[in-house]
Amino acid sequence: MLAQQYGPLQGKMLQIMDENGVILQTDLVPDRQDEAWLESYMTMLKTRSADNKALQLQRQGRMLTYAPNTGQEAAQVGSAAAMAEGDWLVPAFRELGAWLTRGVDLERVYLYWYGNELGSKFADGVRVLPISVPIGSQFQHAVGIAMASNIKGEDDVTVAYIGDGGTSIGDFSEALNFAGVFNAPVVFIIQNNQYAISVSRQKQTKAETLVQKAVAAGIPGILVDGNDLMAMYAATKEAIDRARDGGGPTLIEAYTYRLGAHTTSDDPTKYREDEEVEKWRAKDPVKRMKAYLIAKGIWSEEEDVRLIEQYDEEALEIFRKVEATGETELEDIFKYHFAEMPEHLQEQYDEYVQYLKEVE
Ligand SMILES: Cc1ncc(C[n+]2csc(CCOP(=O)(O)OP(=O)(O)O)c2C)c(N)n1
Repeated sequence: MLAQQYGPLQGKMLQIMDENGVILQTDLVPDRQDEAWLESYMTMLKTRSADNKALQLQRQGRMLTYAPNTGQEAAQVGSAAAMAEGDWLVPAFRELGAWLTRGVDLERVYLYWYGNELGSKFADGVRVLPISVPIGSQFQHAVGIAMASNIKGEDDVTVAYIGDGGTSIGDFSEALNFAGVFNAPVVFIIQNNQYAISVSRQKQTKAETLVQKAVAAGIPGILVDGNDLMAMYAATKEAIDRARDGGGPTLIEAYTYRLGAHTTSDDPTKYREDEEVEKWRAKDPVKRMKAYLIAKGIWSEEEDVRLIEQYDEEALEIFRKVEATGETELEDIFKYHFAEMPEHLQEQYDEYVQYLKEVE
């Protein structure tokens, strides 16, 4: 069992493929067809392309805000690819790769960052919860959904994501504790991208790893190279299978790095050195998988260039549709936040209406 070999107190990290795409542990390569790896790679590429496009659009003043994902594609695509059809995905706000893997339309994601609430409404049958910005709150929802699956006698598993900063929030510990006690079929994934905005991982906790927090909850945990698609797939698949078989929750720490800014309103050069970023750029999850597929003879540089162009064009096309919906009216925030407007919002709304009259 991987979670034993690479458990929280073993001092080891699961890595199947090295930084150059060379397989280190043949016996650990998950049993998956070449086409399936290629498909996951394409989703990583699409994620990166959509990410770059969102950033450009925001810089052009066309997208409201955006939380970049570059560098974390393997942690997300690898884990989400291990899910089965009826499984639930509970994200935070930076899970573009996981969303695309699980069938969320890029149009919805762009709508959300464009400021349109319809961006939270996914197609029927897509078992993905909307973006959750209040840090850690989604972990409670995830455990609730997983407990409901148990109570209903269904075998769906819930996979939930959180950042390294999120592990300092009470919700995180409460969720792990509840999940353990009630044997909830849930897989918790910490994307340790080393920063919570400007707060480094070292300032988050004195614990040596984040995954060791599984020990206190009495649940299995595993530390994984989050930039290794195969390792992420293998660890998540094992955890999901265990949960489905009644084995309860698992905590996974995906050791990765946010290559870009926290959001488009952040300047990471203020709190980290270029050298550090370059060190991590060499561990790029997309480049690594590309090298593997090319060495296997099932992918080429030319195909890669063409596909990136195609994804770039598609992303722009999708955004144009989003842009055509027009800007969200500010009054919608007051009107539709609750079924009935509470007193304090009514007051603010009246003030806003008054302001509009004054500036007219
Ligand atoms: C409860 C709460 N407190 C503070 C914030 C402001 N905030 C937004 S993102 C963020 C940092 C999150 O860091 P991490 O959990 O490591 O995830 P990452 O952004 O790195 O993906 C904070 C503090 C918030 N959204 N919710």
